[in-house]
Amino acid sequence: MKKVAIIQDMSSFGKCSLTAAIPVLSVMGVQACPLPTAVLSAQTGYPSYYCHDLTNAMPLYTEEWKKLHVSFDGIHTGYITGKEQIRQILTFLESFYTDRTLLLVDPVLGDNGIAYDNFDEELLEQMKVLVARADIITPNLTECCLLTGYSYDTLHRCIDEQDYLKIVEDLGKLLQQATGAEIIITGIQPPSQEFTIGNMYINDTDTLFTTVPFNNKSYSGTGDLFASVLMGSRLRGMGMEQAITLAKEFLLAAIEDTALDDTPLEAGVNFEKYLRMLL
Ligand code: PXL
Repeated sequence: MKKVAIIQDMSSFGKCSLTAAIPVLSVMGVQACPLPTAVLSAQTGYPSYYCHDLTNAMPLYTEEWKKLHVSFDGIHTGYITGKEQIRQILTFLESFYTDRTLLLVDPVLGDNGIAYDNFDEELLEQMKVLVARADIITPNLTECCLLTGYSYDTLHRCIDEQDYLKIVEDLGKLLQQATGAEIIITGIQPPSQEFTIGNMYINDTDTLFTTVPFNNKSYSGTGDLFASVLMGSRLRGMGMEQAITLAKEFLLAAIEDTALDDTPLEAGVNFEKYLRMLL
């Protein structure tokens, strides 16, 4: 059975990170092996939350897993509490990343043009080191701007759809060339496209931009669910385009369902009853 080490937090509310990744990988027939970076009472988008940082536990997990002589087909990194955790992840990779491992780095740094509470310049520099090791990187548009040094505000002053998409593509290509990874930029909403949202896939030869209907509500955890479906799909041998289509259809069903009730955005989407789409 294939195994993925999932290096991210466990938040009890918000349906993101580990509470998204574990069910998705499990239903796709892949064993999820969590290496928790923190345990939170709720994700940080809630007005109040408790966070227990597990930075000090990370090297202990690495050492214990080395003693077990385990190996991983995939490594998926997501939300981290700070730069020291990136150092720990780089140490983890020294022992567990081989040329047969698929490393997916979701560079969780911010959203909607705003960096998360734990962001600083040093974290960004360390994140650039980590993404350079990745096989797949899944930044949202905010994270793509941060990683390439482009101003999110300048991008959003662009009022022409084609010009906007050209800038996004250029940023994606910059990141692709800097890292050699496959890039999927999520959450792309060009000007005057209020009711669609897209993602752009960029590899060393091609660019593919696809959109889905959008109700203008950005729910917690959708990026984490997206990345988890990509990881599960790739380990099942699916091509990237097919994997992106499956992730999009799964998320669309969950988001449409969630929009029918008055779920707050920070609570995440009703994905559970759509897991069967991933079987
Ligand atoms: O979905 C990204 C994410 C993961 N984990 C925690 C978060 C967030 C986004 O805010 O707060 C704890």
